[in-house]
Amino acid sequence: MKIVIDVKEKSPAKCLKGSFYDLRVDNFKYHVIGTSVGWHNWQEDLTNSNHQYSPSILIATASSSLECLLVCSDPVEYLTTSFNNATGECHCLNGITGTSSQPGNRIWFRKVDGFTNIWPGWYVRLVSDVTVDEATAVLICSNVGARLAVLDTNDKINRITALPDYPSGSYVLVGATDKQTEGVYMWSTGVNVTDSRWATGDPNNGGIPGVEEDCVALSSSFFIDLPCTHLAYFVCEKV
Ligand SMILES: [Ca+2]
Ligand SMILES: [Ca+2]
Repeated sequence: MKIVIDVKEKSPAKCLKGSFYDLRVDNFKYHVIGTSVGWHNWQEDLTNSNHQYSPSILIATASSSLECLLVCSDPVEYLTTSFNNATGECHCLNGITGTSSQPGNRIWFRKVDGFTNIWPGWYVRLVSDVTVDEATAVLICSNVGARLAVLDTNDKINRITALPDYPSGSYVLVGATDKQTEGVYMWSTGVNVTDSRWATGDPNNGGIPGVEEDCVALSSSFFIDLPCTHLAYFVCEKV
């Protein structure tokens, strides 16, 4: 893949640390617009530099971090890129990845409006100002290219419950159900919900005849099962 970089006036020839960049593809030339515009495609996260990010979706070599951003911008816009200054290795990433240290790495996040990047490549939107049923929450998430969050690790749960607007006294719907087989809770990724994070006494399917509890919500920092018609807050994640 040959890359032609057409740097517009006043734009830097290479990525400056901690800067924002807006990249545009036009007739096989890439226009790099610096901080002169209000909308920015990529933002460098200096706090996460020098970490390793894997597994990679697309690996390429590039001569600069700017080229790396361009590779990861076209034809698919990836959520994250890492570029290693020493090796020229460019990774285009989606999703949460490893964080062991690798000197020389720089990490960039694509800006996604309405979502907060709370971990490399993990974009979430916590809705804690309106309550909806599970079907509506699923629809709202999917309408913006997201899904109800799959909180299949303690680390993910802790990051959600640590958000400033996390409503710890309320229910927050997440992406798991036992609709398929009663009592067998699965994330939408097909992974079983582990036992360790259930609240005491849950899942209990409610114990009310005729009222199934087949959906899952966070309550404080533990999961409960509740009726899918129950109105609750929810959290989406980009996929
Ligand atoms: Ca159930
Ligand atoms: Ca329950």
